[in-house]
Amino acid sequence: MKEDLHLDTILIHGSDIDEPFGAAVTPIYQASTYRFRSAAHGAACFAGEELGFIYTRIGNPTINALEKTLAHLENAAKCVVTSSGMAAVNTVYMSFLSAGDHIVSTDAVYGPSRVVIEKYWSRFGIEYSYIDTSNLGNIKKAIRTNTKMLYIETPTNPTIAITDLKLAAEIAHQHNILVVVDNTFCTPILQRPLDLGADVVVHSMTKFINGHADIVAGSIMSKTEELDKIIRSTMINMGCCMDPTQAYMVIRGVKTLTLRVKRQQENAQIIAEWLENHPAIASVSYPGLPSHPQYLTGKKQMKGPGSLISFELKGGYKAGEKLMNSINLILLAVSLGGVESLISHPASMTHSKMNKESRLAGGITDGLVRFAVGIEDVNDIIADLEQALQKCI
Ligand code: LCS
Repeated sequence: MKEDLHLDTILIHGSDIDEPFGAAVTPIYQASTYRFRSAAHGAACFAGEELGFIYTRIGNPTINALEKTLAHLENAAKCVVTSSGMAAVNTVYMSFLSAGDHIVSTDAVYGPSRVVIEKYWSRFGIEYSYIDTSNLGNIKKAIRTNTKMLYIETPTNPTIAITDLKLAAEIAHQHNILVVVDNTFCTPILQRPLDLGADVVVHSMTKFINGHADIVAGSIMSKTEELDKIIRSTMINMGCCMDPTQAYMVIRGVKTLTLRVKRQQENAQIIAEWLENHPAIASVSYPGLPSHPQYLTGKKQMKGPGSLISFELKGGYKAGEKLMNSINLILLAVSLGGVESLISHPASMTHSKMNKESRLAGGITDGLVRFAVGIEDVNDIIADLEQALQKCI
């Protein structure tokens, strides 16, 4: 495939592979192992002297085709896909952190990305500091002589805070610290962290990249082939590979990524403006509203504000529960980035096990609602929100 094609063309043709029957779409190579032509061929494949598949945990035609498309999307040297987003996050931690190393990370990252460091990786001697990375002064203060990784999520989940990636990467690189960005919320359509200075990008492809709420999957894109080699070796040895059918599903889903992201974003902007004037609502956090605290940073580094909105209900916890029980069309569910609109109430759901003090310190208040906007007709979404919000006043 020509390397200079536009992104939207790569989405459609990036995964085309040469296969004997001329299939118009990438077929599923559902095989775990591959026949060598001879002992010499087997030896050459293992030595890396001949291109050939050996075993699906190491490589597979359908999986490789997806990895090529994704590397193009993030402007990366290479990409490794994984069984889930958390498999991608843990593969990155495993690849670059050793006993005695320190990680600095966004305090409001997706919960399990933090839990695994605090609960598991700390047992192997990893030290950590969780800070509000949207304030660059906090990053400077948190860096120690043993800091090896700056791990940023922007915008955050569910508080929608934005970190200036270019400036954060500059600070980290002055100290030889690897910069990793979780780009799940934006997708490469709206933000390309490697172009802004990051070294490694991770995605939960369960969200926008696959986009249809029917599989879990992850990916890791690296700025250099050297970084990719380290990551690929970890993935192969840890065994968190993707399955060929999963890869096929993502190849199908990603073809409409731009169309979906644009439509979701158009809907989100209209909904956020409408919510901001609603009597049941105290405040709205959405990067497309000038009231967002990092509105200008968002404008600088994102091609658009995306489709995740969080808002604060005046009625607090009780109003949150009421809203969840009153919506009809919008699905009451965790996750995001699918074609359907999803709503959740972090205080009574995803963050209910957190102690209240830490939850509030992280900005997850009793009345906070997270809304992942889908591609439905925006009038129907607003009508559903309106009838449900009336019950919360
Ligand atoms: N990174 C981000 C930003 C996420 O939102 C998630 C999942 C992950 C990583 C982990 O990916 P997974 O293993 O689930 O593919 N976020 C979820 C959420 O907001 N609700 O349910 C899952």
